[in-house]
Amino acid sequence: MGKIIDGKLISKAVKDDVARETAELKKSGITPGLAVIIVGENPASQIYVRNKQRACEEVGFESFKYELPEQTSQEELLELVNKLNKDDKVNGILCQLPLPGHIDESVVINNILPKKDVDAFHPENVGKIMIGDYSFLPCTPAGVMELIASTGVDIKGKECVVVGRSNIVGKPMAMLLLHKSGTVTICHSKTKDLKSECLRADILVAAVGVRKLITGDMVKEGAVLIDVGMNRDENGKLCGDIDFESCKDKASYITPVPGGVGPMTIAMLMRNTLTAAKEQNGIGK
Ligand code: L34
Repeated sequence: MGKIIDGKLISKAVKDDVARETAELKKSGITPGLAVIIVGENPASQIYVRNKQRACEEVGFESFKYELPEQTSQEELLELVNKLNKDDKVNGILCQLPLPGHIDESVVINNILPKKDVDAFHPENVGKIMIGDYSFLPCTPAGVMELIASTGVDIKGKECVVVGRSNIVGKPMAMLLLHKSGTVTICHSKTKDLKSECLRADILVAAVGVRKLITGDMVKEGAVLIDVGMNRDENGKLCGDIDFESCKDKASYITPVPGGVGPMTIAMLMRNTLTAAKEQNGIGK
């Protein structure tokens, strides 16, 4: 059986680090502040946002939560974003996705000040990542990179296959693996032979949102398997995009769901918010 990568443990180490730095920062009168906006009542989003707030408490940040009703207009949401853009106590702004269908997500993202965009979704931040000169990375791909680093496996020259091409995970994920000199393939719903692409992977990152899409016959012996999926199985239990049972014996390392990538997403959000607070106060970079 492959080794299980403990996302809870690794995220705890990241948060401990952030907490230590935050305690130092507070001595100079600066408390990092994160504003989280949630629109509507998506139960999964509510859990994630709650976890984010709890993490803020753990590391010593101030958190501001805005729960807006489903019918909130785009205009109203933009007004809130603009208010938070101007609020010096707010160093990071995060608008939990997905948003209700009547709101254009990209318009909202484009209105968050890039320096407060701790998700790194704004086009300016996306562009910086492409070039390799950035302050923050999108939380989920950044968390995945930490998980891979924890295995000691060197990405350089490895076959890296990313399944999924979303703006928030797949695309930036591929870019980060490329920056570490991996040979990167991005697969998606139109890929002709997913199985043969996956079978080449030394490092496989699954981020499509299709439960148990990747099965044991699709993975190479000794591969590192990272599961970004967050789905419910036939019994309503949380499961990923990777079929853990049939893959665990072939993998050298594998992340569980839950307890893998999810907690890392939150830990990296804490790190980004700390970075934002420092930069906005002229400390660091
Ligand atoms: N703006 N929207 C914005 N930023 C993000 O970074 C996200 N994401 C994704 C959805 N929308 C977003 C998250 O926060 C996914 N995501 C996220 C965050 C945390 C967890 C999962 C997804 C998480 O805490 N997962 C736990 C299990 C939670 C449960 O019990 O349901 C885990 O152990 O994986």
